[in-house]
Amino acid sequence: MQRIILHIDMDYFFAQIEERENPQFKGKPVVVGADPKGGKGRGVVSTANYEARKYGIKSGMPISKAYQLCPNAIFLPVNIDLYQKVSNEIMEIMEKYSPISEIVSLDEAYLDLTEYSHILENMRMFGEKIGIEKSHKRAEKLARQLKKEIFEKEKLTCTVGIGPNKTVAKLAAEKAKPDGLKMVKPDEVEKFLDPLDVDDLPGIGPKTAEKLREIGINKILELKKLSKEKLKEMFGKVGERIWERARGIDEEPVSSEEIIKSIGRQITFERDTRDAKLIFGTFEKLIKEVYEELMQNNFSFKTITVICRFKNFETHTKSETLKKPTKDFEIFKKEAKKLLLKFLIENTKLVRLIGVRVSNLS
Ligand code: DCP
Ligand code: CA
Ligand code: CA
Repeated sequence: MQRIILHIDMDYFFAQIEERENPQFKGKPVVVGADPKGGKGRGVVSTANYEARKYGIKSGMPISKAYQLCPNAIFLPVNIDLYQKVSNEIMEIMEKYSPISEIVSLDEAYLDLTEYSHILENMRMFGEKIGIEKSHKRAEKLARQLKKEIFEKEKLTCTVGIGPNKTVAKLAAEKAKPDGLKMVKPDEVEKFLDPLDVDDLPGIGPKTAEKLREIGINKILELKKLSKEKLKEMFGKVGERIWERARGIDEEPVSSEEIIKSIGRQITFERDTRDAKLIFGTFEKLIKEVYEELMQNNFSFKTITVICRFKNFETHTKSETLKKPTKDFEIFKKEAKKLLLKFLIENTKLVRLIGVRVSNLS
C-alpha cells in the first residue's frame, strides 16, 4: 500500500528555546553546551543557533573548539528540564494529527498520514489515482497546519518532510531546514535521492561513508551501481539495508511502541587521567547507574559495550555478547571491567572519557 509519512524535526532545538526565553539573544551567536571556561572547558557543544553555525560551530564539537571559533558567542548551559517540558507540549500537539505517531527524540517524530488518504479521501468513486493525489494535498495541508499550531502555541519553528516512507520523509526534512516544508512524492523519490551524498542516508555513518569514498563512491547515484551482494560483502547485514535505502525502499512502520534498545552512561573526566583508582571507581558508579535503570525496566541484557576515549579524542569501543540473556549484576560488573582493563593494557595514553552500555535487551 502507498503510505504517506511525515517527519517533523525542530530547528536548532535547545538554542531556539533559549532564544525564545531571552529575546535579547536573537540575531547573535548562541551555543548551548558545557561551560567553555574561557577556552579550557572540557565538555562538548549540544547545539548552536544558525548564527553560531556560520563560525563552523556544530553539535558534538569540543566546547573549547567552539570557544576558539567564536569567543564572543553567548554560551549557555543545558537546561534539559525546560527542553523536556517544551518537547512534551510539542509532542502533544503533534499526536493530534494522526492516530499513528512515533516519537524519536526530544525534537523529532514521525506521523503516518496514510489513514486519511485511504479511508477518508479515497472513496472509490475517484479511483486510486485521484485518491492518492488528493491525499498528498491533504497531507501537505496538515503539515502546514501543524507547523502553524506549533509556532502559535510555542513560538518555535520546525521543519517537516513528507515522503512514502520514514527514510525519505526524514531526508526531505533535513534538506528543507530551517522552517521548511518539503514533500517528495513516490515518483519523485529517485530524482530526490540520486544527487545526495551517501552519508546523508540514515544508516551510513562516517566510517561506512569513508569506505565508500575510498572506492570512489560519493553520491547515492553512484552507490546504486553496487550490487546487493557487493554491499553485503563490504558491510555485512547493514549492506542490504543500504542497498534498499539508496533506492528509496523502506518498509519500517511508524510505531508508537517505545522500544528501549540500549541503556548506557558515560562521563568525561575533569582532567585526562591514568589514575586506576579514579578510573575504576568512576566506572563502578556508571555500572551501578546502568544496572539500576535496567532493573527499573525489568530487562535482561546480552551485550555489554565499554567506550573509552583517550586524549586527542581517539575513541574505541569493545563489546562482549553473552551466550544467553542475564540480569546478574556480578556478571555485568565482571565482564565490563574486563573490557575496560583490556583498553588500559592495550593503550597507554591518558583517558578522557569512559562509558558503559548494555544492549540486546529483553
Ligand atoms: N543534541 C545534543 N548533542 C548532539 C546532538 C544534539 O545535545 N550531539 C541535542 C541538542 C539539539 C537537539 O539534541 O538541539 C536536537 O538535535 P538535532 O540534531 O535535531 O539538532 P538541532 O535541533 O539543534 O538543529 P537542526 O536545526 O539542525 O535540527
Ligand atoms: Ca532538530
Ligand atoms: Ca533531531
